[in-house]
Amino acid sequence: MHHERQFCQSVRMDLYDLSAVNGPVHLSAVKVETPSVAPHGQENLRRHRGNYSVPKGNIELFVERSYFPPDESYRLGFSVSVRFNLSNPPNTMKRLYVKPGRLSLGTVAVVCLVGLMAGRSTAEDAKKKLVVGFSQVGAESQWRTANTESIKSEAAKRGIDLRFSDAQQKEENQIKAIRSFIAQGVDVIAFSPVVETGFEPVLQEAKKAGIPVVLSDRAVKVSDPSLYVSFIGSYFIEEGRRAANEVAKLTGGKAKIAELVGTVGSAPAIDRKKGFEEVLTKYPDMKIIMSQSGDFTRAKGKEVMEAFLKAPNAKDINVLFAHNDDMALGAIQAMEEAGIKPGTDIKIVSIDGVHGAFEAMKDGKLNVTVECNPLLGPQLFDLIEKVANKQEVPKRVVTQEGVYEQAQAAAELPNRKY
Ligand code: GYE
Repeated sequence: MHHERQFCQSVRMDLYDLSAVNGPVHLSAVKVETPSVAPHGQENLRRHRGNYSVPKGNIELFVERSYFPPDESYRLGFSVSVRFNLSNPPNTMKRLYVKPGRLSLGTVAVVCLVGLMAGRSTAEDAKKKLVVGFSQVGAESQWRTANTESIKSEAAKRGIDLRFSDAQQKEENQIKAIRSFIAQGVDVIAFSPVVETGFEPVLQEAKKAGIPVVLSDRAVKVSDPSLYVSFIGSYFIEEGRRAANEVAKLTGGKAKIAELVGTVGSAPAIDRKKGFEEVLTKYPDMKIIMSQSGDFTRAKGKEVMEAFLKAPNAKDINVLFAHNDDMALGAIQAMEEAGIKPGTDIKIVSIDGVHGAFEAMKDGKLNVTVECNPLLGPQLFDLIEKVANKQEVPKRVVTQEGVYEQAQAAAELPNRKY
């Protein structure tokens, strides 16, 4: 959970009681040999210095070695040992616990930080909170709001120190947030990448710093899969397929479809479209005749639907497929303002299953919502805690989801948690 414990696993446990040191000695420069461990190494050395009452004198502390196993380093963490060079070594030093092989000329003691910390402040360590940096996409939809709430409340419930950052749907903000989590030396970084590409360099920085990364909700495209430990989220391709099957059911396989696409370049937009189009190949009379991004927001969904309805072939549209409920809800408004009956004149299938979608289905304005569960908090922190404790975790965790049709809406509405 904490870096001290990570060290414990692989580092030497040589511990000397330096309180026996007499004479003029002082702690001097801290040297970290492998820059990639600097944030943690330095942080812990600082804590060590604060907690351990070494008499003033000539002790040079430096992180002697950092160790990244060639594979899966995130699981094992890294190890650090500290060497005390005493320019005027004391005559006696009490050896509390030592493994052989570290004493050498001029090097009086090799001290494992864990050893020191464990010897001095076990209770304090046990209480140390797990620190998690989370970079959220934004607040673009009801789904996202529910997701954020689930993550924040679960972290609070578990006493986790959550550093939460809202990227306002901008990749550059997420990259900045991740860099800042690295600089803060958090235990685990989790994030929901707004788009799939462009994160590789910052993920490499996290890896070098020894901080494991968990992807929440959306995936990234990286050439090196070891840049993240695990990805928890829905199977978006399947959601797209389910949506298309519902369109086929609603229309008997004859559909001229307007498509409201999610955020360009985002995993759910790419994969939902892919799954949807895959099923369309089985239905020669189902075609997408218009397609544009509404960026997963209600306002954009409305705006794009208005534009669709002004197109010369607008009269042909008999189905709207929206990549999320919020865009569908915006589009419903646009249809009503244009004198079109949503759910009847134009059948509507969307994805997420938020409360607003169930209300719209109850009112007969939306036909189907394919569920995509945003309540990832509990599963996400189960995963994060395991990662922090260096336990095995699956590379991919898929959430359980269903499909809801209009007829089920009224009965299901009171059970909806988002
Ligand atoms: O469908 C949409 C949100 O990534 C699954 O993002 C998520 C999507 C969700 O804005 O409403």
